[in-house]
Amino acid sequence: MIKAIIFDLDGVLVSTDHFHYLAWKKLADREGIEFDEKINNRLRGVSRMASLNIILEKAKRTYTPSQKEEMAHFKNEYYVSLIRRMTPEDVEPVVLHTLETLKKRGLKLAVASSSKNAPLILKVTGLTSFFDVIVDGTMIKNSKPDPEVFLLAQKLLQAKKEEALVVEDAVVGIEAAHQGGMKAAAIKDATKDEQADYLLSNLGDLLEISGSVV
Ligand code: B16
Ligand code: MG
Repeated sequence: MIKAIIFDLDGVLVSTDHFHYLAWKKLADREGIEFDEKINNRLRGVSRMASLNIILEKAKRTYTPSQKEEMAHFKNEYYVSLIRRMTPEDVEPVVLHTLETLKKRGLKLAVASSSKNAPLILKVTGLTSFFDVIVDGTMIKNSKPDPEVFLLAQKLLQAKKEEALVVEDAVVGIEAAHQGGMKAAAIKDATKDEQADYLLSNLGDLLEISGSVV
């Protein structure tokens, strides 16, 4: 039986993945670097600096470490200005209904995000209180596909790996869950990963899965 669900944040509970895209695009345009949705998909679940390094693969010049710091800061400032405008209205009704129902059924819930902004996003969208555990990008050293973020959430939830299910929109997140010895449900971009244990057309599909034996 699934007794604990570990949610990725960006792209799973909220659509902040689009804000990441807009903010990286602003930086890429400033620097004259090619950037599109395809490259953006490679940034899902990847830490801020690792994301910048992927974007810089298309750069025509090299950058010093301090220039990279400035670029990551520039992107984050704009990104944070976008997420600060979010409200509980930005949470899809199906997401709220799913979290409320899972909670009523007594499942343990966690957020496991690579984002250092995860606590702020949960606060402005009013989602914080749904979760027993919140692991964010400030608490880990290695970003997905390393399983660190999910293993920490599983440990803090005091859940058994075989009773935990990870929900992810990133292919690297599905890989990370499996490396950590847990099952993974894919949504959106991650549904192209053939290794995923479950494919969700929307978060509400979890209500059927969570009652089943894994
Ligand atoms: P930040 P997740 C990830 O969040 C995003 O998918 C990824 O695009 C982003 O670069 C990363 O967080 C770091 O975010 O710059 O806010 O610290 O999908 O793991 O919830
Ligand atoms: Mg994500």
